Amino acid sequence: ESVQPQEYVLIKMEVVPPFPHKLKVLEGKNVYLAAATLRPETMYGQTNCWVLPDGNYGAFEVNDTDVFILTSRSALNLAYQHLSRVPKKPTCVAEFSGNDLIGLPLKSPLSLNEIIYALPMLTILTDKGTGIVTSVPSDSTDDYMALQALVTKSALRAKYGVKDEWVLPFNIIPIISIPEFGDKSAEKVCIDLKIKSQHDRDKLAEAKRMAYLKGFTDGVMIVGEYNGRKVQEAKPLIKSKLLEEGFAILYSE
Ligand code: A2H
Repeated sequence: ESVQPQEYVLIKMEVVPPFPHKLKVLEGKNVYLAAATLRPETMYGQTNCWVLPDGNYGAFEVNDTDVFILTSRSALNLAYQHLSRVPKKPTCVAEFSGNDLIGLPLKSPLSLNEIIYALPMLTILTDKGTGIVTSVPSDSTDDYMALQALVTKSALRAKYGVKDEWVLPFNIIPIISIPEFGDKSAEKVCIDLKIKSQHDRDKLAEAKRMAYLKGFTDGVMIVGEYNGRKVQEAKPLIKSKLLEEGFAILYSE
């Protein structure tokens, strides 16, 4: 981990009732998968959420009405950031594996897709963020490669119990245009670098760096309230709005 604290925006991805059997104990609560992101301005392009199938997650009470599903490590950090019903003490009301969460229908802020689904990603780190990641395949090379794998491999979908309708209707949504990379920058960079799989970690690290830098410095929004504005200008505005409207919170680690 870095020496500098990293500040993430936690996006509240609301689990749409009725809850499946495994989540019945949470009925009556507002339940969110809380995804850590550094790119709040990309939330328009969400196509799904990622969870680690073998990961351990808990449902933690943020206050009397709201519950966040995330790793216990991040729940402890949140409890020290005034985001626990009991200050400095996470209260876990249910435990889940990532597998239990796959297929949950979610409503996520700004998403142009009204409902998106939780899907498996094998490269999620449990010692970073919340262990929940929102997927924006237009602008994240990791998300693009992981989604491509599920789209193209029916055996992979079958292995994790992923229904076709949770994946196949969700095309990449162009949301940001970058002069050098077009409006599906993640796809372009992955093709240019000839990245073959989501496990090609070295190339993906390079791809991530390229796309991330260019997106921020040269990107222009092509959707949403700040359509036509530079990403650099839109990002803090979109971030503030998400926070003010209660769709997101700040989280540091
Ligand atoms: B980003 P950094 Cl569009 N394991 O959000 C793996 N990846 C994780 C994670 C975890 N536990 N927690 C968060 N992340 C992802 C959007 C996005 C992101 C875009 C483009 C680039 C990008 C949509 N996914 O990240 O190691 C989250 O994905 C590239 C840096 O703390 C989060 O932001 O720098 C980012 O990695 C945090 O990574």
